[in-house]
Amino acid sequence: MGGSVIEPSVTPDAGAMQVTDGFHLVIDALRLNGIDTIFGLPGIPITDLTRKAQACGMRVISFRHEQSAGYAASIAGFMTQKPGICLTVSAPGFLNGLTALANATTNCFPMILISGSSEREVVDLQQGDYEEMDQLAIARPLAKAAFRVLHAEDIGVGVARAIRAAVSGRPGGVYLDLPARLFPQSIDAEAGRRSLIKVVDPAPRQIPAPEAVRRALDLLRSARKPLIILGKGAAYAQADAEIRNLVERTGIPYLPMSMAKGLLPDTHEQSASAARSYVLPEADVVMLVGARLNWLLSHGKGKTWGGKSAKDWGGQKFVQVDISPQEADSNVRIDAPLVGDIGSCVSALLAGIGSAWPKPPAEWLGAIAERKTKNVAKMAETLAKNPSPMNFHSALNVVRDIVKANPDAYLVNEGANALDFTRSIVDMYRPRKRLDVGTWGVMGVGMGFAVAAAAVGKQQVIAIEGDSAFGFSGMEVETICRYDLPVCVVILNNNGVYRGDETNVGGGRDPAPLVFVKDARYEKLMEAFGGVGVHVSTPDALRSAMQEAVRSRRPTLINAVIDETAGTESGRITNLNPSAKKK
Ligand code: ADP
Ligand code: TZD
Repeated sequence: MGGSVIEPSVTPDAGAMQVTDGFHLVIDALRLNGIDTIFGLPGIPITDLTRKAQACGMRVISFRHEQSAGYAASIAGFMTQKPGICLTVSAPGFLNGLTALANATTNCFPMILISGSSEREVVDLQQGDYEEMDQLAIARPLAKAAFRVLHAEDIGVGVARAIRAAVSGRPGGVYLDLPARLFPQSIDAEAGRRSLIKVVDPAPRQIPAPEAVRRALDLLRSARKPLIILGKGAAYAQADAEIRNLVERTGIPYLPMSMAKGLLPDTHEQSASAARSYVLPEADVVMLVGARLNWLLSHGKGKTWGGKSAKDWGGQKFVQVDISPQEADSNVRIDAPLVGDIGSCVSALLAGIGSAWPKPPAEWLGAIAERKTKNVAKMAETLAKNPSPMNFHSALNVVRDIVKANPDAYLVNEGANALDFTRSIVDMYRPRKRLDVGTWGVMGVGMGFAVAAAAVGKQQVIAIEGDSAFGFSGMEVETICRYDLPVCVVILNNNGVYRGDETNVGGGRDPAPLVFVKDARYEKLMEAFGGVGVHVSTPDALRSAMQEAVRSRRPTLINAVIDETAGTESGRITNLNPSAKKK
């Protein structure tokens, strides 16, 4: 963690002695550890903390809802390997931030939720304080770790522990409870300075055991149809060159999980994405690098993997590279677990592979190439169509071109169909540029992610949003305008959740539960705050609007009206609907 040693910010006391207080110690502890940005929402008891942090030179980004601030913090953590900080008020503000904290833990993103809290004595006796809540107890089961600091001289330790917990091992969300009374506590400035800790080596490398490396290589060597799956842990690890070397020196085809797209360019000849449904059941040895065999990979079994029925093993053997020793065998047997940080594990594998590793059998590569060519041609045909009204494909064909022309732009993505189609149609070219709904498939991350990507990543952001998805965090367009961020939001507007053509089966006057106001003018929301709003209904108009947004870098919202009958219920995961199970 970078950051030079800094002088504590002090407040001159009435006498000669220099004192500091809880407010300044929190700020100094964060800055000492290279943390320069806070995402949050002010109010009692942390209002002054936001002011003073800004006065001390930190970037303070104030949101309209804590959940968005939390999502921003978590994705900043993913992008930078430094814990993203979300700052909230007590009880309701804390709870609003907590969803994002739980989501961070689920996704292995390092984040610290710092919440002010009410009077301990009153809270513990349940005497009815302002925003009374036992926040520490509530956060604990949802966080990787949770701490409370009661005394100013312990702030340094509290912040250090929070940082280590967030970024070491498997990263996750950490809760730090700071009671109101802590902030005004004064202590001698020199004692305060000495109490702070600059965390040394916050995410230590974890070197894999040599025998585990040998076991993994032996299994890979025995494969006739090997496959590598890259997950967002591999993207997070920032071992981009090593991972590329591993893929290219072994010649093994690979599949990127959603947020690992771009780790190698999606146009790489070894990418098997366009032949996914062929390679998963066919592969005999699969090496997972920073990817879990959770629902997103059908738990490593069942029909997706060539198993006879839903729970049957497909016969694959697995190598799993992961920092968590508990991850292996979570769903199916892992024959070669390789525990360590991805950078060290991949380097160790490369050392063992040397320069004379035999390429996988030509029949395997040929069969994949054949499927790829066929599927890519089929997709090109679909993308070239220009139906009226516009649909997901014709709109995303434009987005695909814009992203190709701007490979450094971040692509934020949420929705159901809007997510699935974007993932499969829009190629990514650089690591950690695709930011999406992750492990939970959570709606509401969109605008928080966009703000963080623009503010921390300092690049153009393109957010592709379902109209339902956008609604979860739509008010943050004011935040985007206020900080004048280069964010271009594209709403793929089909008038509802999944699609917009349902009617009330009960026959009453209420609309069906899945549909919204027809022909809603979302672009006016952006105009209300001084940004650019555009209403488009053709691919050409969408292209011009996106090009102008990227050129001007102005906050822009494009309301892209698409066919309201386009889209399937739940997108690609219709099979998870209980009613589908009943059938
Ligand atoms: P995806 O959704 O892309 O498949 P997951 O979130 O399921 O990815 O898996 C990410 C995995 O990466 C987690 O099991 C986590 O423990 C692991 N991981 C995260 N960071 C590192 C790292 N630096 N080194 C090794 N493994 C890591
Ligand atoms: N609430 C939360 C927090 N996360 C969720 N994933 C859902 C509800 C359920 N849900 C989905 O899984 S996708 C989705 C919801 C409400 C919205 C789909 O509609 P959309 O996208 O307009 O965003 P499409 O393109 O019309 O499918």
